[in-house]
Amino acid sequence: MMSSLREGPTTVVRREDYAPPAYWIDTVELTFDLDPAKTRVLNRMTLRRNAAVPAQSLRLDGEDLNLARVLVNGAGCSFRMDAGQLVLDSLPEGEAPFTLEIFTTCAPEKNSQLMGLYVSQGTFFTQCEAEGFRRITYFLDRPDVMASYTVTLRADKQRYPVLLSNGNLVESGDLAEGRHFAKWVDPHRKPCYLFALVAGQLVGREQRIVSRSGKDHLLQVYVRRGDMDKTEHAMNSLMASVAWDEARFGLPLDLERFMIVATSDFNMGAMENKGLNIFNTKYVLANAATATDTDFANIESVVGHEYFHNWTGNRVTCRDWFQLSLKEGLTVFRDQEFSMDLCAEASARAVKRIEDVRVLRTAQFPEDAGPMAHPVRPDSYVEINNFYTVTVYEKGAEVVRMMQTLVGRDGFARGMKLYFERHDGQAVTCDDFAQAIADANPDSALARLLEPFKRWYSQAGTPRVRAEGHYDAAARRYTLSLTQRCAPTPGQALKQPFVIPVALGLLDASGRELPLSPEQRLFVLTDVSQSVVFEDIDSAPVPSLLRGFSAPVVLECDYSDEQLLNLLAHDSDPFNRWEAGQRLALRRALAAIAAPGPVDAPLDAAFIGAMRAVLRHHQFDAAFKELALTLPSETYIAEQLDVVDPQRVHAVREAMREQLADALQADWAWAHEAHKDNGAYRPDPLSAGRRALAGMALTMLCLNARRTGDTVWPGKAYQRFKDAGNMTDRFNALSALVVADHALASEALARFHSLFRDEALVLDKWFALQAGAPDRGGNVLPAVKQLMAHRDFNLRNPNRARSVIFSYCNANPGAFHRADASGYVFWSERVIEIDRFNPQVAARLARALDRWKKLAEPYRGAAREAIARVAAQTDLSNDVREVVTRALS
Ligand code: 0A1
Ligand code: ZN
Repeated sequence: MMSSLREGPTTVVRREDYAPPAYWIDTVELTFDLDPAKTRVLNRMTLRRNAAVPAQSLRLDGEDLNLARVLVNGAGCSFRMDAGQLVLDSLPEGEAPFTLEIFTTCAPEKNSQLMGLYVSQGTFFTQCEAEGFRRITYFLDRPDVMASYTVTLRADKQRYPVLLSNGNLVESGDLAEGRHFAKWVDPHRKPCYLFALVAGQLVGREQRIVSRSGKDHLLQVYVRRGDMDKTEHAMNSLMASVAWDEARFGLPLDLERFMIVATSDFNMGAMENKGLNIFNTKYVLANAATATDTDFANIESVVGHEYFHNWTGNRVTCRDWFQLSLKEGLTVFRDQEFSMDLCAEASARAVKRIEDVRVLRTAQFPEDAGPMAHPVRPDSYVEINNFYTVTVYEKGAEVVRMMQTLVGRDGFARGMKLYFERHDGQAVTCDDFAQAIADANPDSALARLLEPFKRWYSQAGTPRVRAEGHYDAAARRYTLSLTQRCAPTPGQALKQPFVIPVALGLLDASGRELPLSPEQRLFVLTDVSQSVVFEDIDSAPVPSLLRGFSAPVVLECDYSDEQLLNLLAHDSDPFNRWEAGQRLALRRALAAIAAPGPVDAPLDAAFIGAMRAVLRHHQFDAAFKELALTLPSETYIAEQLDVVDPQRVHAVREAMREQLADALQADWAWAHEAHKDNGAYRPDPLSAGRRALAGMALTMLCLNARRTGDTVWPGKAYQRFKDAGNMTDRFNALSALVVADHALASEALARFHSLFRDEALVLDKWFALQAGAPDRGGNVLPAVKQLMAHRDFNLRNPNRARSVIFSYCNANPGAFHRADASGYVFWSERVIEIDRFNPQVAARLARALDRWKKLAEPYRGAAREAIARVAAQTDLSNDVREVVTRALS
């Protein structure tokens, strides 16, 4: 079934080897006779030679296909197979178009890797990005070949009443033997990775809208019948997305019909197929009873993300897969801005920014420091699926954000306009994008610094910026010196300096903001070392640096505790207020980790007092408080250490949490009572923030009850769990009991399961909560194994596999890193097991031990052994092979 992936030597694809295609494909007519066991595909293309390159054979990609017939201009022709490709050596000469017809069959029901055409719960779906189209038919499966598609779907009418593909429905009707057909024409040329079809029993929520320009559009969200009551939020998010892209960037919906379809079997989050987005159910289905505030927010941003791809990705696409960040970095930036613009309050915008930075730091910074480190625009890959990474996505978005910072918001909008004027309908590069933004802003710092700025695309690694301030009282002058460096990454020993926009402000000792000019508020660091001088400063200021996290760097600055407390209390930049709190906490965590002997009360009165002040603050909103009171994650703390003892990190963070729970008991009780009731459920950021803080308080109160033996708060938590009017409150209460390992937890878990036994996405939460629970005496791994034996567990469903295995291996370091190595053994067995049927998911899991070299013994040796055990398998997929080979190198 998977043989094609595992045959022959693994080849490395290199960016510098890019060559334009030898042929263009202008039109594609696809006819599908859909059958789960054997689907017939007739692919009728018109092609022509690309006159710009020397004449050569046509080599078409294909994978796991049965080839029945090949016709050129209607007649049989000779062909051969070479390394999985279909090769035609003797095609008509000259540049005249010719037709090529290819008949193949495939077996969608056997497609367990969920790439190409597959069946999920009796419905057909496709996933073609990056290289899945070749599993449907032979093709030039590369994004720079763009064609016009006409698609006819034929299938049994009863089993597959809904037949969808890209574009407009132009014809439909009945056929003999209970079958029917639908014919779709996509008015836009597209690369084959944007092809999609769906066929099955689905129902659609519909909404007609009129765009700003007065055009009518039909929006549809298709789901299984029982899920109709969970589609309103996705539809609202889609309408908001359409309106936002028009308002902010002048980009209209270019289709009469725009469809979203949900499937419960999906490797990733969602896919932006032209006019027919296919989504993981997790990012579509929500109502108050089944989805949390986080789910609602994620749906809004993923619906936005896929919709925004319609321009940034589909109208202008990537020349080759090395340019992936051209569409992904830009589209993540756009979805982040969308979510921020939907926030009614400025404070909610800041909260969103903090959340995005937290993802970057806990996932991307480690990637950039580990064996899989790669530039935003990679130079080589074995398996492109391994490069759908936080670097390409989130760091790529930061690179776009820095461009906006350097040219201003209006300048950036001008740049986008020029980008589309120049490149609409084309397949282009990251350089083309940066050039357009710079050219539209010729007087900007970006235009002046474009070449060095583009090192963000070519150099991997997280730069570290060291800041040192010096105050000269006699001269009333403050000098800030900034120095940058970047550690070597695989294949890149030496780095050139980055262009780093440092947004900044100065506070006086009482926390008042000193007046600075707009130029002074943005310093652009371009050299290894530079200084900036501020005149007429009355007393030694506290610098607030990298405001809003203006560049994806690590900022080192020897702040005193007093300065950090000042920033935490007074900085006008909410990001840096939060950051100051994190620095204070981190400092204490690192000291406790380094201290000899057992962990003992890492927190001092000053820190606890500051946290109390944040919690009780009259102006900070609840969401900000929740973020500020959340300690840096174990992963983030570990990243600051050269040698990591994960158990020590875990013990220290838990001790800090328990201390906060204890010392602020009365404050948590107040916070819970003051924030718990929000009236009717609305998933807006403000009320979500109140629920988040109330939930956090409840967890702290239950944690503290564990120590004191108090039964009141766990009792209240259980009551709340039972009575909650929405999933956020219910799940937070359940989680509080599980985290505190209270006796009521098992009862609550059982009740939760029976309440939601038919709600797959809720069961995922149930599994994830248990696999991610704090380890108490090594109880989590046995629990995980039991969960895998549960009748509702299904390893082949990616969401379910992630909810148990990833929640344990990736998100529960204290339970995963065990001195007896059993966590690692479990990990290696699952990687090998999953790789046999879904290499993409297996390769993601394989990344869990990326940072093994940092581990202290005995973890380090055991982790190495586990990775080597995976690598020793002879029949690994390219996906997993690439990950483990790099990990061991
Ligand atoms: N382009 C999609 C991500 C995506 C990539 C590969 C997939 O294959 C399983 C699916 C989705 C996005 O950025 O949303
Ligand atoms: Zn995307």
